[in-house]
Amino acid sequence: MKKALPSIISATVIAASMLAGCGTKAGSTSDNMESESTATPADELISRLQWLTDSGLVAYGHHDDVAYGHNWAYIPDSSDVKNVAGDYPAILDWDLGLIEWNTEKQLDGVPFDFIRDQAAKHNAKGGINSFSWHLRNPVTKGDSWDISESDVIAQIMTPGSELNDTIRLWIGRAADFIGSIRDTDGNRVPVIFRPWHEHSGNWFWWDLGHNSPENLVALWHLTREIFDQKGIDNVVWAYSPDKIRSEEQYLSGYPGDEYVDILGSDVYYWNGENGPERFAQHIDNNLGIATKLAKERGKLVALTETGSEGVKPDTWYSEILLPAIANYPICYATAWRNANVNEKPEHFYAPYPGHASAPDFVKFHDNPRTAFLNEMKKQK
Ligand code: BMA
Repeated sequence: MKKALPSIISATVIAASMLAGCGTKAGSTSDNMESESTATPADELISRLQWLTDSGLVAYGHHDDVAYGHNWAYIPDSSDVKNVAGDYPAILDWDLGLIEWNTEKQLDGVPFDFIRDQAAKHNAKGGINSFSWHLRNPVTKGDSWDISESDVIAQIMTPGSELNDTIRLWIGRAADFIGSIRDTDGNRVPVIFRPWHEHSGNWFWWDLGHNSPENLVALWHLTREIFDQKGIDNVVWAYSPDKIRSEEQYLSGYPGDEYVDILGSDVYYWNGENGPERFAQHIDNNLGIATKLAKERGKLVALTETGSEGVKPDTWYSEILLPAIANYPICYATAWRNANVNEKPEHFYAPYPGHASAPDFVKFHDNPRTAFLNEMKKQK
């Protein structure tokens, strides 16, 4: 049944798809002529994302999907999404939090070796991997949500300071990990990386509630400088503010077209958001602006994080999410994690078997607009 060019997708989406994301790769910031003539792993992933856009498909992503779920952990080949829909997500989303401290496991307990291994396997099947990074606060030594001090970026960007050495070391560790994800032939596996996410909010130490846009841009530039110095060529860079109200706000903290491939947005259905209309409005604000800018700048568009905690109402996926994104040429939409029931019983964003939203999620999977792993295999 799935999926030639989906007939339900409006002409607007297809037209917008053709315009948005012409696949202009954020160029290397170093003067490396060779990188201009040779296709990198990142270029290859951009082509796959462009294929999704051009086909009017939205790849479904789920955070930590194959590591653990609502009531299981580290069972080989398990996945709440697969156990409900019979198909893995197209995108495995991961977080690098604590890589900066060189620990064995990331902040939610997933071993980095496990992530490296699963990411390579998923890529070999035609799937895609994406990464966020909830890193510690280098000044207070608290976590990402420690906003007890303002202007942390100003402090860590002072050249020659101990804190500047620290942030360089931390970014270097993130780069080394991403660069170490390899296929069985030893080639780097391309991934999407979206550092400094949700910077338009007021809850992370790097966000614009606590830092100037200029300093955030400088931090982005430093990030790229370090990745480029290490020759990391397998990153597709995503920019992902939280809810915004204007184009100006969307672009506040934007590092520049040479630094970004995907214009993303994190938009959640928090506590019902006063109903589906309000959520649709937020999506319209964010994805409307991202789509317009992507057309102008030749970038891809994505819903980099979304979800309704506890998947409420039961028909959230097919009756709230799908209509909200109907007119936008996003290449993927990623839902956050299904925490273990013993840890956070209500903290899940995809159904698990037996959950009341499971039948609706199957509908969402079967909808011609969505792509799960089986769909990605066709492209491979
Ligand atoms: C949050 C929650 C936390 C988690 C953090 C980082 O949204 O899921 O439980 O530790 O993300 O993954």
